[in-house]
Amino acid sequence: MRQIFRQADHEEQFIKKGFILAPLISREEAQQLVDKIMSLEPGDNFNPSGDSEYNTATYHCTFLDSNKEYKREANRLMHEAFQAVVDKYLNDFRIVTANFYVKPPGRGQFTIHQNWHIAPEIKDTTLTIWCPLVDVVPENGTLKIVEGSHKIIPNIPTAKEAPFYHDFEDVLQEKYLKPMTLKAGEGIIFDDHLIHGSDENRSSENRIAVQIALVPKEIPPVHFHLDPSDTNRFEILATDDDFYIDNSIFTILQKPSNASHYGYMPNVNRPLSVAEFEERLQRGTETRRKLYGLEEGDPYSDYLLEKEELVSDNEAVTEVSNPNVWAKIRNWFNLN
Ligand SMILES: O=C(O)CCC(=O)C(=O)O
Repeated sequence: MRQIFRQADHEEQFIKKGFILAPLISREEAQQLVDKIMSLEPGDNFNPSGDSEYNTATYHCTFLDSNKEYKREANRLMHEAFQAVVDKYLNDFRIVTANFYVKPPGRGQFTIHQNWHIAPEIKDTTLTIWCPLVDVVPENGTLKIVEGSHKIIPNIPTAKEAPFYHDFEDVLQEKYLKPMTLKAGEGIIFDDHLIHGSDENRSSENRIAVQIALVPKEIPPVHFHLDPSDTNRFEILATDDDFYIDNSIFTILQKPSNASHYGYMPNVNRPLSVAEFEERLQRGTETRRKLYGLEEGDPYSDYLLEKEELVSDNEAVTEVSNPNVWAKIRNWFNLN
């Protein structure tokens, strides 16, 4: 397995739970970063209306802002503040993009999601550093995560399809999503496939956090674009350092013109029942150990058998409905 963290105990915890908690920057550094970024002038003034054509979120997010100069400068400041953190905890990862999240009082609910997978193969690990710059508790809308929910199936998260947990989000909310109570500067480093979200800020102060997306240094970052002419496949687009600055969410969802074609990957996303989810969650560590080559066996063989059943029920997905489906898909995912 390619080592992700510098420390072995972090690596072990990450495979099991999908995240580690660590002191990332000091409270003073957190406040300095807030002051610097708050002196910039984003298009939404850190307080989006939530009903503009450009941005329907009720929290400020750098990527969603209309002012590219602001996006560039905010990214520079976050790189500057977090590069040492990346090098301290992670084994040869690099920052792809960074976002500043501001939740004004009474707003900012963040639906349950997985972050986009931004590396070409499912076994590649891409990460998020999430670091609050103020103390966070459930009341001000801290991050909530489902421990161990990463890579239990080979899905590619996309904004264009309902997620695999769509039918049981209420169960995730009630039973599985756990809020992270953290001091300013303490952070969480998590697998982009980890299910997470956050509630609105019910305090009277802004809730402010930084999010940083990372890939292993040797891997070119990509974007998975669900092909509108054939939703059974994703087009893999190579991205560059300006991808999330030059593009808006809308140009990315439509297909950004400045990303070059890399290839295709079959879309094996499908909904899970709550029973399947719970069963897979339980044996998640075993699945991931197989995925990373730490144990013998095919991590997703049964997922794909289920997919095969689904395929035979669904005429539209003809491309993968043959007896060798698993071998074929294993090839696509490069699991051999
Ligand atoms: O800041 C939040 O509440 C959500 C952040 C998030 O979803 C992320 O960092 O991926």
